[in-house]
Amino acid sequence: MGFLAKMFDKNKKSGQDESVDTKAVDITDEAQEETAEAEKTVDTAAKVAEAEEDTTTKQSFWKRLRGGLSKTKNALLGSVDEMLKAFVKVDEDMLEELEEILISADVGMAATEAIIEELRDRIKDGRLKEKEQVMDALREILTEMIGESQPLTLDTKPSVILVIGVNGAGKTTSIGKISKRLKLQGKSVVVAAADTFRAAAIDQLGVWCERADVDMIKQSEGSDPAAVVFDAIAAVKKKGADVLIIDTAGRLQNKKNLMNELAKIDRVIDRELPGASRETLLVLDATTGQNAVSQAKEFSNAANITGITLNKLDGTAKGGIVISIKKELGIPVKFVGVGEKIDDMQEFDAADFVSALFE
Ligand SMILES: Nc1nc2c(ncn2[C@@H]2O[C@H](COP(=O)(O)OP(=O)(O)O)[C@@H](O)[C@H]2O)c(=O)[nH]1
Ligand SMILES: [Mg+2]
Repeated sequence: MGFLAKMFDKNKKSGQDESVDTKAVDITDEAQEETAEAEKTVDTAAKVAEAEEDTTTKQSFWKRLRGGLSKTKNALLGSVDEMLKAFVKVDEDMLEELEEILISADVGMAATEAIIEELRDRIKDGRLKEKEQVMDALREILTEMIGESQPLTLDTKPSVILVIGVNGAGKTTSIGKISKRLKLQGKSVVVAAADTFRAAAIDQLGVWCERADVDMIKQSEGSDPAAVVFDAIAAVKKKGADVLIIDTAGRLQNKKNLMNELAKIDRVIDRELPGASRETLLVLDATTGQNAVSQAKEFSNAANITGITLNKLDGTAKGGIVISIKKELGIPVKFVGVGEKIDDMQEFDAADFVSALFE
């Protein structure tokens, strides 16, 4: 019952004569309705504000994504546009030219070949006749190739996200960004500082955890990463936290060590949190182009990667590697980073990505 309705209710009970009472009942009903209406309005307003805020952050991210992908767009579709001007009809010569453009735009050999093959088929069966149709065909093929977006699977409480990748790829930054997103979704997060290689790395993670307002479990520099994970799991259990995110050191140059270290962490998680939902996110730096794709291949030998976080898409012309990654590794890109700030990351949306390139 709303405030006004309660007031009338009180009056009603304090012994007025019947006529007043009846009136009061009428007013009470009306007041109740009004109050309910007012409550509904406030509720709706809050929801609208929330939705607006969500749309605003999505829109501003969309702008940043478009801005970030502008160089990729130029390298890829700008060049295709230029090339099309020089051709009268769609033929093998044109396909050859297109092949070169795709490869130099970091789409990668395997994906490029598949794209050209599909275009060739379309020319053969008459679906692609005019050069004006090339862009649309390309858009269709890329959309199909990138496929559906795949969000994080965090089905159990707690769930675990293990974050791996070479130094400088943006692991720590991504953990800050992802923590904040999860926190906003109402999840409680514990972060394990299992990159114990440098004290500075632990401090840096600490700063991000403060920004995201989540707890961090750490030990001193040089300690055993698996022991940090063990402590963090204990903290997660004690708190009843929803998600454990684990930062790791990425010393790919010492592959054997890295594999051992990741395997050891995996064993601790399996033992302490059997049946927990697990994500292993590989963090890649988009500015390194095909090199990032090779790294992904190396890491997939050492870990069961469930998703990729592709960072630094701002200011690189090498965004084409999204296609390359999908085609060559079949691992879904789950997040993209377009800047150094905490809100400069979003779940990868395949449709948005293609639109940002073509529109
Ligand atoms: N421009 C840009 N810089 C980024 C992005 N993500 C991370 N960085 C920067 O990349 C550098 C390395 O990031 P860090 O998280 O320390 O990488 P780590 O060694 O893998 O943990 C830092 O200077 C970050 O600010 C991004 O999406 N865009
Ligand atoms: Mg780091």
